[in-house]
Amino acid sequence: MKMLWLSLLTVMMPSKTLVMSLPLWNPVLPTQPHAGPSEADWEFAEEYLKHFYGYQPKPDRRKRTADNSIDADWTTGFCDKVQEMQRFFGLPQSGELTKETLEVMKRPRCGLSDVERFGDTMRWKKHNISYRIAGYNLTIPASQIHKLFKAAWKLWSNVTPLQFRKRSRKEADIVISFHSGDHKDGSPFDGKKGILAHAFMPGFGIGGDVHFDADEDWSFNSTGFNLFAVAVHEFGHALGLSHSSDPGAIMYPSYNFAPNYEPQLSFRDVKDIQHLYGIGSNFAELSSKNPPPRTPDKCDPDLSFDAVTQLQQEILFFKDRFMWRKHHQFEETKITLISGLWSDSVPYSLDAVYENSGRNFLLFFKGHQYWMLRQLNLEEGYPRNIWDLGLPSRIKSIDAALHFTNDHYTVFFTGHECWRYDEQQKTMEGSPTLIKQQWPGIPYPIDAAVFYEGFVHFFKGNVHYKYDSNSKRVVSTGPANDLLECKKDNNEILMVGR
Ligand code: NFH
Ligand code: CA
Ligand code: ZN
Ligand code: ZN
Repeated sequence: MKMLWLSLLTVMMPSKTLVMSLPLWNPVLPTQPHAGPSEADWEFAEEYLKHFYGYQPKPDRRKRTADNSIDADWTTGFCDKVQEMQRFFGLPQSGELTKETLEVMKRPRCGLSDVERFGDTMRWKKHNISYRIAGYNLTIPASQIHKLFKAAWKLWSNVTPLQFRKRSRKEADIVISFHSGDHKDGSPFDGKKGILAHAFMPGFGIGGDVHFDADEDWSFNSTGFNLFAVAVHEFGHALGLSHSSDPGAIMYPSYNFAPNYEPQLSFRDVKDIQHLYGIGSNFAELSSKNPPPRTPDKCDPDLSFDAVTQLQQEILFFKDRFMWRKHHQFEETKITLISGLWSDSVPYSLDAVYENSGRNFLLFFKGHQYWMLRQLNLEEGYPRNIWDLGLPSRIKSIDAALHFTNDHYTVFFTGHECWRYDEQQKTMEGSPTLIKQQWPGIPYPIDAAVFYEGFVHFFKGNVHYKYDSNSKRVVSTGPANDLLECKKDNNEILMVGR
């Protein structure tokens, strides 16, 4: 989120800006001493603000007035940037390009700038960055807050050459604070839920600062919003990162954390921050022990699935914290977070999922537990134990579940066996059958199974088996992801076409 410094703006806005179409300013005429900055001065100031303040000019920035001077225009951000610069140097904050302002801009800069432009963002020009935790009035003890922020900065310093130091008295590069509602920076908070926090890109003054919405129900564990996860996201902005479209990234624009998920930087976050600041010296060692997780790619030839199920008109493919939803009307099967649909009700890295469409529920299996969801809501009394379904206690988890709507039964696959569950009687058949007898040609243990378009589809590793139950044989095999229609996205097609 890029934000410009906005406070005082309304107060200092010139009451009326007369814009006349004639006469046009003539750049060939020598500038009169009283006529304000020359065209060259404007260009210089623009370059200066672009370089040191991340100013991005929009077309038609300047409005010319009758007396050949160039009037202040507050609509394009130019004056905001002048004001930001004036504030830093202790000049009167008029937002106008005065003689003194220009003189300061033209003074040689000896390491005065802490930030610099980098691509389409700003970054800190130094590796030692200071932060300060300004007042907060949460019920959480101060020592815990300090520990939490320290740990959040550490995720970023682990992978870059950056070092973060807390300051308690002196000014700091990054000020962290909690606010309710309007707090005079042009972006008021909105009470509980909605926007949780915001941060400013690296820069002087408010640049790099991080604000949390004091009205949220902040927490350290399962209830409310995880302050640690949000802090890691905001610190990413304070270092110059924008949002990422990768749903596995901490810089993804919406809050999506399952209750017991320990927030960490994804592969994408690490790549993005290292693009800005380079690689930290202990990165190699740390990442070999604990490599940043990659968001699965549906085009990866080695892709395998945790579980696959039908859900109304769709087929859902589960993998880690993610799933793909295949709908015959959607042109592309997009990756999303499991928690994006069922919020915190369902765990990740599932073993099996099936839909009972007649009774309108979904069962999710992980380890010895299972969860029942109707619509998008967890049913009361769940999770329950898989032994409640009639499986013997020697079974510790299931591999896959296959539901037959018309015959009202479900088959559970465990290792080399399968168990048949009568959905109407709610009983398990007394003894299992062998996969190699019941489903000849299907390897075991399997990863996932689904009934779709008249065939049973089994998945094991990166292989997909299409099975005909009537003739009891495998009709075809292919890559596990062949139902996801892996297509190169438009950008890549354009690149290839060039
Ligand atoms: C946020 N942001 O509050 C949300 N998103 O998920 N509410 C972002 C922060 C999260 C700050 O840098 C705001 O980007 C909202 C909405 C990602 C930590 C998606 C509703 C806007 C629960
Ligand atoms: Ca809020
Ligand atoms: Zn704010
Ligand atoms: Zn954000």
